[in-house]
Amino acid sequence: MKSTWKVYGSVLGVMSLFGAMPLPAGANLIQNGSFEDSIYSSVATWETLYVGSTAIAGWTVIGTGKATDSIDYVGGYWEASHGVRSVDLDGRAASGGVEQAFGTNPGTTYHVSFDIAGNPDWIGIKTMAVSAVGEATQSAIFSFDNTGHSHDSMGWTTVEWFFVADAPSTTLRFVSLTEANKGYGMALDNVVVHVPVPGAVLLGVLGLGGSGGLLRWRRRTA
Ligand SMILES: [Ca+2]
Repeated sequence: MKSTWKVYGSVLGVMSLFGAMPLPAGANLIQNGSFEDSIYSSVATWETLYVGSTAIAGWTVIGTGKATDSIDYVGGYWEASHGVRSVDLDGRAASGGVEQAFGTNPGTTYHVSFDIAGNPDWIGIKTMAVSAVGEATQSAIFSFDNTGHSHDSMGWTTVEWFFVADAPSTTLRFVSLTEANKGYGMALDNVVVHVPVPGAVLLGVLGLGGSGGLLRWRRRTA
């Protein structure tokens, strides 16, 4: 594990040199990436959405095989990162996820960014996988330690990931991997996907994966 942290340290070094480089503000290829639009005119606290739900515009709730898998669609219960709504990838005593398909050009690199935090009703490590599913599946795992955070101070952190499309349509998936205390998972908001400039692609190859001591990061490709 020691070597893993050495690699991580060098990644942070690269990020410190280039982390301030702005990415282009191209059109977001994701519909309703901030989860603001839904069938609900108001969400005073939260609504639990089960597998198959399309209550959040553009998104489908997914799970890991159980009919009870769910997410929580969070309104006023805690501060959002963008707008007033976000999701908890763990629903009612169960894990879940969300997915959305969008058109892609095979061979093109896509930049994915999103904001993560953790359900503050249980303090600990929240973990999830982000996947781009085309002909093959590319994925990465992100964790967030919400120690010290609360409903009014979620500690939202922007993280980034890149994938290379291999099909004319790609499904972007976010799935909870939080094992302890299911029901208190990773919070997600502000999902943006666009085609970056070549310099940003280089940063992705180097391993740009977010910043901050709260974030532990590793990448895998399946
Ligand atoms: Ca939002």
